[in-house]
Amino acid sequence: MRLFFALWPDTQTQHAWHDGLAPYLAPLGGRRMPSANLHLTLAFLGDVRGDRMSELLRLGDDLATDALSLRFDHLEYWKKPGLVCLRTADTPPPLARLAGQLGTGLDMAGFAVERRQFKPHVTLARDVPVGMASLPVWPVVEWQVPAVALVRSRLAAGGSEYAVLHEWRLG
Ligand code: 3AM
Repeated sequence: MRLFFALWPDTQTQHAWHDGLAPYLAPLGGRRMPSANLHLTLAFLGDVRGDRMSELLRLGDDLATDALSLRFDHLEYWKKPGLVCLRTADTPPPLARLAGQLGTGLDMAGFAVERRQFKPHVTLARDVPVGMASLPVWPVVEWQVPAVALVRSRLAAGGSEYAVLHEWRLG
C-alpha cells in the first residue's frame, strides 16, 4: 500500500481552507483538491509491505509531540508539477525538528525517503496551466496542528483517495 506521513487537519479546518481560499484559486483553473484531501505531507514512503506497518507505528510513537502552530501567508505556483499550494513564510523550528526526526527514523529503518529539501506546503490545485510567482493570502491562515498522521493513498478514477490509518496528537 502507498503510505505517507502528514500533518492532518480536522474536517472543519479542511473545509475552511477549501472554501476560504476558493476566490484565489478560481481564476487559475486546474483541478481543485477536494476538502477531505487537504494536508501537509511530511514524508512520502511509496509502496510499503503490510508487514512493515508495526515499524512505522513504532516510529510514530517515538516522534516529538510538542505543540506546533503554522502560519500560511501565501500561495505558490510550482510550474513543473503544475500545482498551486498554500505555503508558510518559513519552516518553524518545531516543524523542522519533526520532519528531521521522521526522515532520520525512516532512513535508519531502511525506508526509501526523498532527499529533496523539505518545503512545507498544502496542495490546493493540480494541473494548473499557468500560475503566478507568489500570491499573498490575507488574512493569513493560522493553524494549530492537531496531529501527525500515517495515511494510505489510493488512486481512484476521480483522483487520490486518502485514509488516515493512525494519528499522533500534538501538544
Ligand atoms: O502534499 P502533496 O499533495 O504535494 O504529491 C503527493 C502528495 O503530496 C506526494 O505525496 C503526497 C500524498 O500522495 N507524492 C506522491 N508520489 C510521490 C513521490 N514519488 C510523492 N512525493 C514524492 N515522491
